[in-house]
Amino acid sequence: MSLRPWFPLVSWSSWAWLALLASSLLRPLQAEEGGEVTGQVLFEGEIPRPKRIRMNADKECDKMHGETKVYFDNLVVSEGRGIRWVFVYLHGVKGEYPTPADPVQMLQKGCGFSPHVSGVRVGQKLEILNEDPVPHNINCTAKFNKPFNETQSSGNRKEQVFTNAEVMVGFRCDLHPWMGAYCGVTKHPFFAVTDEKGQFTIRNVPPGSYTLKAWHEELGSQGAPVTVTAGASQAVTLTFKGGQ
Ligand SMILES: [Cu+2]
Repeated sequence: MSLRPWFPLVSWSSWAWLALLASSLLRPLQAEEGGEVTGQVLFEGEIPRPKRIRMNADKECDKMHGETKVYFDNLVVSEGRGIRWVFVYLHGVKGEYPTPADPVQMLQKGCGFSPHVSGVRVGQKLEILNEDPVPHNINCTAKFNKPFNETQSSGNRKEQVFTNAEVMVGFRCDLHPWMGAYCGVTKHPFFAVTDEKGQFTIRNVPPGSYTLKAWHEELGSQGAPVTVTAGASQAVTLTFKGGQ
């Protein structure tokens, strides 16, 4: 009889305690559901010298850079042999992943495309913006998506949605032959572009076995098997041989 007034209190505090325990247990588990694939793409052979872009053909473009030298992005190798602008992605991913509402941006800036290599999801918007005071053109040389070739006046914003996976979709500007970019179109979010050290990280990957594929515009493509486990990071090093 004397315990009766305590029942509601005991009951409430038990629930609260259980809820607290459950939330503290669940949070780290959710964070560790997926694994990570990280690594580096390396260059074997004589490190190529950067090639300069001469913009004399368009005085307006040339003026934008003043005394600053501009170089091609088609083969950028660091002192530590890391290759920049490699598109890496997982092959063999099952399941559906929601398409991001935010667009991916590609700029035409300083008479170049920026970034040089990017990735977008099937069904996600790719926004191409001309931030230059000069006109450009977008010549999209897609093969598994609809190609297009349009003029892009200063300040113009072009929106494009790709309906099929394609690694890679190429872009050129016909007014400035040195301008080029590539965009990988994938059905899932498990892709990355290597940084200036050739490094990359693909996060929140569902556990499983995949092929990690790497694409470079001059060095070609290659793949390596990778097995992802929950909460763990899997390191992969890929090496491309330079032209002899
Ligand atoms: Cu241009």
